[in-house]
Amino acid sequence: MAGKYLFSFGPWNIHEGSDPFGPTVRGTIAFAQKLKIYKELGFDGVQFHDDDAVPDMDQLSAAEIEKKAGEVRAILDGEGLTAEFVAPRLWEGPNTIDGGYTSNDPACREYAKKRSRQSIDIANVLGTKLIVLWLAREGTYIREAKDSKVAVDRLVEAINDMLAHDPDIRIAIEPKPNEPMDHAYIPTTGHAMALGYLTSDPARVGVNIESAHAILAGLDPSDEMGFALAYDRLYTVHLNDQNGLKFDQDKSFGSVDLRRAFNQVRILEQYDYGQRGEMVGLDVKAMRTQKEGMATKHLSNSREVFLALLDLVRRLDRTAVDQLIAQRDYEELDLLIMNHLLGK
Ligand code: XUL
Ligand code: MN
Repeated sequence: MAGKYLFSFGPWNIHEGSDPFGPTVRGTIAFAQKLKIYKELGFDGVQFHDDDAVPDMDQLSAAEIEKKAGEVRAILDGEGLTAEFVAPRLWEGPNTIDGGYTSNDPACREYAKKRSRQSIDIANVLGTKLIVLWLAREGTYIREAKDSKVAVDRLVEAINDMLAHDPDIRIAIEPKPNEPMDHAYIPTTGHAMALGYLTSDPARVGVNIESAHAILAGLDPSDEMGFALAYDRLYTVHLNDQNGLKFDQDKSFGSVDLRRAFNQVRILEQYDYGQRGEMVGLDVKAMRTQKEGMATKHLSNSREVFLALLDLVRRLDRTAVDQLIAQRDYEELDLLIMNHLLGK
């Protein structure tokens, strides 16, 4: 039960603080500088969007992309960091306004597939076999804009294309029910797993479960994790927190609901998450109010809370829990857990 956890985050988790209603409030920290901060904060893994590693990749040849990715790999090696995953960024460019794989424009769908293959090439240079798909714009603002059956067919086609491009990659779909779209086509873990079973190699299609995304779908993140663990397809996690049904907040892990966070750590620990190299990803954002030079605390705080909760998980009196379950005395179990969280 005493496994060691490795932590990761993405460069986007150190950011300038803009939101839809206001501009940046902090200066930009250069990518290479961000990589230097990882170890100081207690992190070992770097999560990448494809263009975090290779900026302006749409303007570059395959050889240029490989060269640039190689330079980033050298920095990672120098810092003692590993790349955890690469995610094709299919939501910012002019070709992805109407979505990537499910765009109504065949040229845009081709762009999305090509870009996904390029992400796999970048992942290979960076030394990871994990690809994350956050299907940001694969959905609609109005139901009539796309055909939801055809959309699923197209998602399967695109995933098959990736699986064929590299027989060793694994794909972790990161479900999210809304934002930026009104409704996304793959809103939950169940949808993602079911989509995997339509592909040519379901054994290589799993999930990245983000706490906030599950909460936005009205679901409990630890139960979503249990579902994926039952299929042995929990490839990574994006732990954070979320205060109710509103915009995706990416709050520090445990900052809204410690008990909900405790249960996420509990299920990961219970089923030996991390023993096969899975990392604890923290997809958290600093508050916009944080001043210059103090906007990495959300990362170290989230890690610290994870480790404190891990300690509580390991010290939980399992015998007492099992006895109360056997007696069906869930009121007493409720109090036992609350007292445990209160340190009593
Ligand atoms: C979006 C989200 C993204 C993905 C990576 O809500 O969570 O940060 O995790 O592209
Ligand atoms: Mn995420």
